[in-house]
Amino acid sequence: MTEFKNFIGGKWVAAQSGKTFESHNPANGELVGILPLSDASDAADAVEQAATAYDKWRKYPAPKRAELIYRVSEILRARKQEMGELLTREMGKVLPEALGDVQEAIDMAMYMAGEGRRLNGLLVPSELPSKWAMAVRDPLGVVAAITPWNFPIAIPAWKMFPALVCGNTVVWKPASDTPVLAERMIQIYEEAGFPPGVVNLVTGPGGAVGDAFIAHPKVRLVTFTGSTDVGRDVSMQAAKYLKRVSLEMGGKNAIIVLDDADIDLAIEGILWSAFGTTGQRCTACSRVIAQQGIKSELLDKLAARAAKLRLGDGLLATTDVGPVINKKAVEKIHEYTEIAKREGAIVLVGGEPATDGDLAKGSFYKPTIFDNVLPNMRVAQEEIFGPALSVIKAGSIEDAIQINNSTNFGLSTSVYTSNVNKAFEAMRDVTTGLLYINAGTIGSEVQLPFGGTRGTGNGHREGGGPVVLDTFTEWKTIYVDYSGRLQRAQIDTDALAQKL
Ligand code: UN1
Repeated sequence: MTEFKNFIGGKWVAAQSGKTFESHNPANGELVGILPLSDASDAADAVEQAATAYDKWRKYPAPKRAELIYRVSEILRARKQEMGELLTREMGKVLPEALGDVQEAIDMAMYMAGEGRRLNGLLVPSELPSKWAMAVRDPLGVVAAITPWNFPIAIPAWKMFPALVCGNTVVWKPASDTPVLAERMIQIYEEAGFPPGVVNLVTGPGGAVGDAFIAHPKVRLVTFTGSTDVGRDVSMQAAKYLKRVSLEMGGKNAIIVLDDADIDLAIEGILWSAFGTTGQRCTACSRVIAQQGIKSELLDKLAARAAKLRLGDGLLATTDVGPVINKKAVEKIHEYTEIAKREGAIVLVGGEPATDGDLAKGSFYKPTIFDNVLPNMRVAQEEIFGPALSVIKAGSIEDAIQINNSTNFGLSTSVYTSNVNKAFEAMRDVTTGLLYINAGTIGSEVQLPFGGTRGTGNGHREGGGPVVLDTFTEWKTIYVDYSGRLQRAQIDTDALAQKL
């Protein structure tokens, strides 16, 4: 079955317009599925259904909501291989990474299922006698999730499981490059037994479906992951309606390699972080900041290893690096190679699309390393979102950290050093939301917050840890006075002190 539908109010329905679009495998152009090309009317239907379902869902006990989420984790685990293979076919990342993407969703489901029996509020003493003071978490209502193609299973999980366990209902618009995965995921929600309207799926363009979600008065939170430009636009549109917006956007992540680093370990971390997922992670390493004493040896070894990486279909065991998401991405990455050359950088390896043999059928770009990059060049400042790595020289750790911190993004940094004092200096001074010592820039785990500073986000965190609950709930502070008399906070407290 390659033709799919929207999922609205527990029913599978075509777009009202009857229009469709196609999703293709970026490794070879194969058709993966035909999807509804929805518009604002489909989006409005989904929001209405989610709003209707909300009142019952919010009253369904959180531990019971959590059981359904746990059930999703069980089905997903049973289907991990099948989902992983589909993920490679639709998005392109190599199979072991695709399985990791599915695993991250399983982890998140298990973690959030546990939250169903916590959802901690606050219980504190009152300043007055016979008075109870506490704060509880209320759900927001309908949450709109607008999700990207680079982690098509894990990132929706980061948003939807916490939203649901907190008692919200969800309308979901997945990226148009990976809609079939969203369809498969929704089938799992349906099988797990979520009541109609609690989870809804609308596929189609961001401009029509996403905008309709943002403007709909019944949507209370828009949670978005994608580019900084689109995120800014989401935020500006939502501001008109005073909506809560949680944004997770770009990165320009660096690996700092100090002179005292274990060079071979650093090389493994750089290759994995820069070329894993073909450089298409928000957390991908796109800058190496090498201290001057280690730079030339590091670069020689790194370039030799990068040149040997094998491009191909991610389902083949012989492939190290899969395709990028589509032809437009190949063009964009190549434009940056041209920009790098114009700015005076040297292309050490790669620097062109890969079109040998079967690769010509897909969207491939050779792993690329730019040397002689200065911190303020465009290739050192702008997100490329592909297998392109800029190498910058630094004099000292202070210099390296200053270069690291001076981009408009602030997601992930790593520092390779064998000196514990320098590691702690980095822990104090690095201003990104994630920091790794002696490990690459990718690989967050669901039990801790994920997110970034500056242009990467707007202060929210997702991807894990109990702090994500703050995004998906509203605090309600409750005082219960059982003294049977008027007690005035801040005023009657003086009288109490005198009685002591
Ligand atoms: C992303 O690229 O947006 O830390 C998410 C990591 C993964 C998640 C990346 N756990 O790289």
